[in-house]
Amino acid sequence: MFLPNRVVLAVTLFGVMGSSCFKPDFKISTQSTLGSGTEASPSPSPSATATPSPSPSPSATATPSPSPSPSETPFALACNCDFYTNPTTRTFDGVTKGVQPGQSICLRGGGPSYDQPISVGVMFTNLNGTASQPILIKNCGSKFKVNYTGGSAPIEFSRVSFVRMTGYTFADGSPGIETSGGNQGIKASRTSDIELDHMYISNTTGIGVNVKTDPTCDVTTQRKTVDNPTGFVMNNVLLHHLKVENVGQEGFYVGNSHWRLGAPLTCSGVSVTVMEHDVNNAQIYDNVIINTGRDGIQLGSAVGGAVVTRNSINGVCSSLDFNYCASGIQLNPGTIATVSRNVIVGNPAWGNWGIQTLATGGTVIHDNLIVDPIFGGIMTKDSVIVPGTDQKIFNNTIIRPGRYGVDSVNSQDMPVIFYNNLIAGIHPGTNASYKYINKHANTEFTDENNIYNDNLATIGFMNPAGGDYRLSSGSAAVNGGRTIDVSGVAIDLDGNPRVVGPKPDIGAYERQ
Ligand SMILES: [Ca+2]
Ligand SMILES: [Ca+2]
Repeated sequence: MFLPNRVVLAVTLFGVMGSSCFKPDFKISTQSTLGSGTEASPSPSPSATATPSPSPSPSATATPSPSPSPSETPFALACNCDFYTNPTTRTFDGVTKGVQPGQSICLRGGGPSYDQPISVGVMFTNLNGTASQPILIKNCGSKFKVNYTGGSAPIEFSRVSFVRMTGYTFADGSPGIETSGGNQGIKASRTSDIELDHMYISNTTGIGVNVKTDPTCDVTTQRKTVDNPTGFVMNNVLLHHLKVENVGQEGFYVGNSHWRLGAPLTCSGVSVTVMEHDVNNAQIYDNVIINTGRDGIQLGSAVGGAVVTRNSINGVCSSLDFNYCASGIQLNPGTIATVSRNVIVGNPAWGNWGIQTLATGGTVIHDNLIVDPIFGGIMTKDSVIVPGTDQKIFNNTIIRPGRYGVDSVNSQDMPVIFYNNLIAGIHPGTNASYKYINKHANTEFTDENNIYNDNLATIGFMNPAGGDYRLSSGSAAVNGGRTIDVSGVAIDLDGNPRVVGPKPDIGAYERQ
């Protein structure tokens, strides 16, 4: 498998165990756990079974709240559902079945004891809960496994809203829902207010988790606007504790990629450009992504504020098809996101950028660890301009970038604020044109209190050869940063207080 040779990543399921560089502040749970004092905590889950997360700390110096208790509620193993799927019938139509908001559906496996893998997968359609009474879909009795042999996705949602699908997590850490095969692992189209968690998705030829609605000539698939009131909008997409491994294309593909320019179609014989739907409140957290053909996480059109945090991404762009793959985390136009505390490890033979942002001003990228990005650590471009906004990039650690530490193509009018970042080492294959910071013409780029150093050994990392990029006491990075005035940013990559001592440190880890 594609384990990093220098970084000990949390490849135990869901990235929560045994990491030397990504200390968990969360536990495997069937509950939504984003929060726990982290910055940019999202709204409570729409799930009736989830405990609302604590409020984020407003102070940059606040001590994080204790981790949520690892309450592995055994509800998912009990087969007391209102409905059951059929192991040999793919389609489950909520209207035909008469499913009401607040009811539950158990996933039924094959064989006489319902515990064997099934091959047809399951497609939920016309299934609609409400905000206060979502519909719960879960495994029960045993794992629900799909060894999919069809040409679509093992698990599919179409015309679904206010639904949570969750896999009960077993004592060995494995999730209760597993799929293998398909051209996508999970596909959710014309679907909103959905929470997917605790599943293992593997071995697709295409996307791992695909949550978006591609526009057609039907206006109800196009962006909802004043002029198109029947259009589509996707709200409250929570994707967490998912492990996605060995997929041919993107690990996660959430929202469409042409928010600004639209997509060309021919409708009634006429060439038209249709606009892609907005995404509000997308939250992608605590996922593990291993070996993707294209980007690890690709998020677009997320105009309503998105959170991408605590994901472990290891090995992207194995297709080497850089027309479709740019980075570990790709923010596409329309998106305003907080991207924090992710660990992105590129294999030196692959990959491109650690993070590429074409996002709108207001996007914040902080406390990420990016190791061995073959092209560069972070690339910024201002594709959508909102006057008076900027992109803030701070307290990231970038190790051995291939060509650029950061490449900034903000040639319009969106400044980049670049503070407290640590760029260390140079990829062995780099050439003389290497630059820590590459600023294109007209880019307003403010870099202060950063460290750029091509000699890893002089930084004062704890154990760089072993993949531990925390700071030792003598490091110049300790207390070398400047105070960052961004509301709610209280903790570092480890989940420890961001400010210890007189000043914040430089890089993703604060010495405690
Ligand atoms: Ca892509
Ligand atoms: Ca400090």
